[in-house]
Amino acid sequence: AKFVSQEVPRDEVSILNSVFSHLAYTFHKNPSNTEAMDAYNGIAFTIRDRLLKRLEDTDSHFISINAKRINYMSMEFLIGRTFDNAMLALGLRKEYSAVSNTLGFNLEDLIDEERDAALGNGGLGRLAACFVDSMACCNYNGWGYGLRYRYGMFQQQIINGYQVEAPDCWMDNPNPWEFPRPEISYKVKFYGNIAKTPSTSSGYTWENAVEYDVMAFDTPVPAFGTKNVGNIRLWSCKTNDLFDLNRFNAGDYPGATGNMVAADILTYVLYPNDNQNAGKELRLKQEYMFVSATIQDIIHRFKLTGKPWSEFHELVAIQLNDTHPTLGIAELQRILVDEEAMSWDAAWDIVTKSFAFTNHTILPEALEKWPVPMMGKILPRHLGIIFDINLFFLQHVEKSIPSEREFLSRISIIEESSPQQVRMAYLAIVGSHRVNGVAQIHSDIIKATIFSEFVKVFGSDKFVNVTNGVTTRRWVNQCNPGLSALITETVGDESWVDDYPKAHLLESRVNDEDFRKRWWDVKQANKLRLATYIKDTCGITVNHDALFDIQVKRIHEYKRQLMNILGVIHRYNTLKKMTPEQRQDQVHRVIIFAGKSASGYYIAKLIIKFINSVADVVNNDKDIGDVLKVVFIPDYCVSAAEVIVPASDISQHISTAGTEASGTSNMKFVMNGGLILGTVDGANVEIAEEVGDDQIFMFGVLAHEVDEFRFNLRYHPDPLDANLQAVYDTIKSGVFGNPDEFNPLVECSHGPGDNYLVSVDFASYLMAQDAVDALYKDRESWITKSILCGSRMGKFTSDRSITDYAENIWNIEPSAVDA
Ligand code: DL6
Repeated sequence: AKFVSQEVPRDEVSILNSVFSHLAYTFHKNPSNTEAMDAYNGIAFTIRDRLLKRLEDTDSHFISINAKRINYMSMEFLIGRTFDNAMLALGLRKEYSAVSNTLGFNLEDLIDEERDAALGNGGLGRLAACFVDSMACCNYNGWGYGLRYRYGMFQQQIINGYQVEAPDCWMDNPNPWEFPRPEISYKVKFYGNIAKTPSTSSGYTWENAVEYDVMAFDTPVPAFGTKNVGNIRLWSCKTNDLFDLNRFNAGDYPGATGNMVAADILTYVLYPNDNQNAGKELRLKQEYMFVSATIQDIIHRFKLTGKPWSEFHELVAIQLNDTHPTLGIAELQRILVDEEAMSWDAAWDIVTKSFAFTNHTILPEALEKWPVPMMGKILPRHLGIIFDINLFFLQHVEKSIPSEREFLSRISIIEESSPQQVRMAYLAIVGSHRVNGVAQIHSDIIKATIFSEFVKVFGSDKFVNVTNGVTTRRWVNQCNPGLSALITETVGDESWVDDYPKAHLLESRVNDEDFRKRWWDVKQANKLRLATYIKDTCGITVNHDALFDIQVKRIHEYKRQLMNILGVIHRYNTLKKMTPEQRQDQVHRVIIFAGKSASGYYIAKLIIKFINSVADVVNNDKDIGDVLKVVFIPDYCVSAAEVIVPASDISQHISTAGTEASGTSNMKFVMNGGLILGTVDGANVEIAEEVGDDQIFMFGVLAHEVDEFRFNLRYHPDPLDANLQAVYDTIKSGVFGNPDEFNPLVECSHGPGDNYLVSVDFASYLMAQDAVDALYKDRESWITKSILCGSRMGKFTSDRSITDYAENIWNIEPSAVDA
């Protein structure tokens, strides 16, 4: 008999029956003892059935046409929740809502039962999640590859104003969205030594290594508007056969389980570093385990096609999401020369035609380097291969552009420091056929600065731009049903969800009174929803009629949450000097922060404490009342963002010019009808181009002026801005608590310590904030801007980004399952 995969029924009765069946046979529950978590699980498992069927069909389809596949390698996937997203993608939300009512539950409550899959730090990980969504929705044959961390991003608690990290035990409940694949496992080795063995083709053998079995877990990626389904394959170690029964029987319990633990901890944690290099042995092992299993899997699937190696790059594209998976270059080269008996040059040709590399930061502290001794100990064969790659590369450079030793040492993959370091970004550039930045300004900056020498060697064409984007499925359709209804009504159907440029039709309604009122009402409803969330999570009552001013992102000096809170103190000082009548006349504001700091980042953690200390004073000042409220929402995550983003009137993207590679929350906020206050940085620049310069509030020095201020002018400052001085005086008065505690923040925001130019931009920042207040008082003009901006964001979908990658880097065509 031949197995024929059947379409799973979609009507309400069949769905209800399959929910009952899962409740009874998967979870051993009946209607009388079904709690909310059970109902969530029962329903989620029926969605899983439907996704699985589509995943199976998608895979068979692409195999049958020998489609090229994109392998998106990322150490981070910040997925968030899947339940709601999957129901919308399957077009079954209404049916599931009815089914949950029949079970006695409100669907919205069941949605809240799901834990976020927070396998990422911030923008880079969320981008990867948006990209797998878009690859699936746009019918590309693309998979994400990553690690299955037992503890996701840490849980952030705020205790006495301080960030305290707790483990995020997201796997405590059954996870309906993943499928263990024990039959898909690969051996991954560490340590050992390299023996010269003339009998082997490359002449080298990697001996005496410690070996682990690494196993796949698949997470289907629901796709809207197509029957294709994507996949994220995550790896973790198999540990059972590492148990030492003899030691256990001898009473040596730690010894008996030592190897199991050593394998297991490889995927315990996601390193909580954003724009900062992790630099630990465990992290290096994580990276290698990830790339080794992934490259072996890619090769395995390639071999199933029966095609010759010379066609590898025609069937396989490998995208490196930042440098973290760069060891994949050395791993593919190793397998080809050591195990597939290929010549060095033939192997290198395959490698460089398959890999491409995305850079996401120019911050020096984030550029990954590994000490040569550490790599030599853990990955001896790879270190040898990297040295050879470097040797051939430098020989090529010497031949093609006669160079001084200085130039060669600047461009070398091996940094001649003590100890020597492997520069992973350089390895990624040398081993890839394309290198891209993530917004036009960022791509231009990397060519002119950190990678300028490589432009001389490889020519400019190797370096391209792909501006980031976000999925409108999650960041408009799912998180903002009110706005989605308005767009659907305007467009005439839901086609805008996967064709977002159609949202430009909103512009035609900008003068329609009824439409304008509904647009405003949607925003007010979203603000009310956020106000309720704030009350629940922080215990603070905020008035949803006030202007909501939001800055949510990782806490980092370059993102300048510090400038924002110093601006809040200025506002507070100004209000305090006013009469009660004057105060009531001001625009009422709720200033909202959220974001996590890396656990070891002292200044960022102090900024969190400072924001909370200021909030305490402002929120309890009777003179101020609800003219000004300050809120720090704890534990920022994807599902919190889904409540926060649709509720902004204004959001802040105020990094020092040239430091934020792109930013993606700026895109989400504007799509949801929020205006932005920002510097001329990252994707702000392209957003301004699309929506019109005069539509957003921009301020601050330009990227090309930064170095002059940073290295020259700040040592000879003009008298400090009087407003900033007054803010410092307020801090020093002790009103926010012990001023000594916050002195490091004063020191790093002016004078020689002001690396991120807070004092330089402060005056223009306050002026921009005044312009925001003035416009908010003129409600009609505000609504006009909000509609115009929201309607002009078609460029910033991840569908467009993925199409750019497909056309300019991957050379791959889409294909729909049922086409
Ligand atoms: O490209 C995604 C995202 C950008 O939007 C942010 O501007 C950028 O800061 C972030 N970069 C990183 C780099 N981290 N590391 N390593 O997260 O990428």
